[in-house]
Amino acid sequence: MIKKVLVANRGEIAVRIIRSCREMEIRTVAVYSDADRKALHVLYADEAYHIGPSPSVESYLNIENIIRAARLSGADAIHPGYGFLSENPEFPARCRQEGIIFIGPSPEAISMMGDKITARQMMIKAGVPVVPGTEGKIASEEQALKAIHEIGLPVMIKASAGGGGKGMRLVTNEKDIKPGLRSARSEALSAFGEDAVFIEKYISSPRHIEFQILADGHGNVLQLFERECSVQRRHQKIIEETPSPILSQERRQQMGDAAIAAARAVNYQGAGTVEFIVDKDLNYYFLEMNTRLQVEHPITERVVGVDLVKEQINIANGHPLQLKQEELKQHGHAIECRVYAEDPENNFMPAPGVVKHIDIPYGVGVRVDGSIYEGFEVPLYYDPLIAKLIVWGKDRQDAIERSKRALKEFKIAGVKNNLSFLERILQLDDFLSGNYTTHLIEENWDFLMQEDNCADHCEDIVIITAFMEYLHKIKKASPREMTAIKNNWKDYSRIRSVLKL
Ligand code: MV4
Repeated sequence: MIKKVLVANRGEIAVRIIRSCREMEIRTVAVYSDADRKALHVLYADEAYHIGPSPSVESYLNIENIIRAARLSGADAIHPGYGFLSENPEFPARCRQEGIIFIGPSPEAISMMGDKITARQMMIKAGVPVVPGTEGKIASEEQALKAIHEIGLPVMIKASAGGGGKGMRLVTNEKDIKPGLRSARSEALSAFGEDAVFIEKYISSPRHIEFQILADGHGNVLQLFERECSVQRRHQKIIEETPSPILSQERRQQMGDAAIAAARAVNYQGAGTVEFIVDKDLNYYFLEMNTRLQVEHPITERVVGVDLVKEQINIANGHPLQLKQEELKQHGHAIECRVYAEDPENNFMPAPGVVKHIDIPYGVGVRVDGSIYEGFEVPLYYDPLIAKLIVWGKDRQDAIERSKRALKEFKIAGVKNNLSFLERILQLDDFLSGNYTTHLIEENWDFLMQEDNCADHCEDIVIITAFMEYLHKIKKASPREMTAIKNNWKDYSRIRSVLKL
């Protein structure tokens, strides 16, 4: 039985994992780099070990340093979270050597799904639909040409070791094959140390819909329905929701069954996600399987009513799943908005800094998973995700209205962020209709980027905070006036009228 878990991660996911451990009366061990000495996950855990300098390769990606911390602390299990070492098969292999339980799938399952060509072949064998394309890797330009003649243009050249859009090239014209192959290969080689590529038919206006899986060591595999993840920009997801507004019960059932078949094909154990690409006619194709807990897992937790981290720990303990497929239902609607420390006005560059002020939204239907507090310096070394707003409503409309309300209450000063960008997305007709694709952001770019008088940048909040002080202490403003300003802090004209400026 697991008694002490080392969380090999940082930020909101480390805090989130620690919380479930605490509910299960499992002791927790945090690890941290130089930049994270004062990070929230360090404060939350029962103990914490320094694992190296700020750059990830020297700390959160350093297997030996993490194993050393596990031995020193006497942790009997390691939870990898997402990112970092979570999908590196060497990490669970090393844990196995040490007799430490890895809370996740086997290194074999991670390797099979990490190699997209192998995964494709296994899916074909398992009867899971894949995008029409080549059987194995492309050996020559001639072979590529032949494949393209069979598949028909346009096609995608994809790196076998790829993911997240790296080593991927769109080919719309035969003359682009040669440069496409070359650039996909060289990008893959430098990113993954391997240049194998394959070719798929290009799906032009797709949706990205993924299914949550839980599988135990006793042959039980469950699907916990879908998450719609099409609101993204440059392969960075921004908003996710469940249920998907476009799936019929019948299609949901088919895709759920396909996701279970995909997990069974690699003898999967733990929590995982099967990603599908869905075309205009709602044909669905396996894209890849993520062999980890995902950033957006809380919307599934809210709508299905499970704690996925607890399930992961129970599976790692060797227990059979207590949930039954027939009993799993989707209740209402959940939306996740990802809050990033980045500057929408400067090409969404990561924007580290000290959090000078933060108002976290509360109230009915609201969950915030975050890792920042007033005084914390968001480091520049890691992913700029600083908080996730997860909102539940009885239906999609309700969840959207609540999300808008919560976003209005959410204020962060000192660190540039995408809060008002998120608010804008929730106002898009294309989003409200539910009928959107992965092109939603680029197709609505002008509206999303327009200048307005409600910028949520840190300077503004600092100024407003100073204004409040001034109003209170110098102008002796009434509580009513103060509240009016605070509630309309984004509306400068209103502030002007209250202040009689
Ligand atoms: C595709 C595709 C269109 N056709 N494959 C992007 C990330 C990688 N995992 C697979 N991706 C895509 N594969 C075919 N055959 C379009 C994408 C794609 C995409 C997929 C899901 C979510 C967002 C995306 C953004 C751009 C491209």
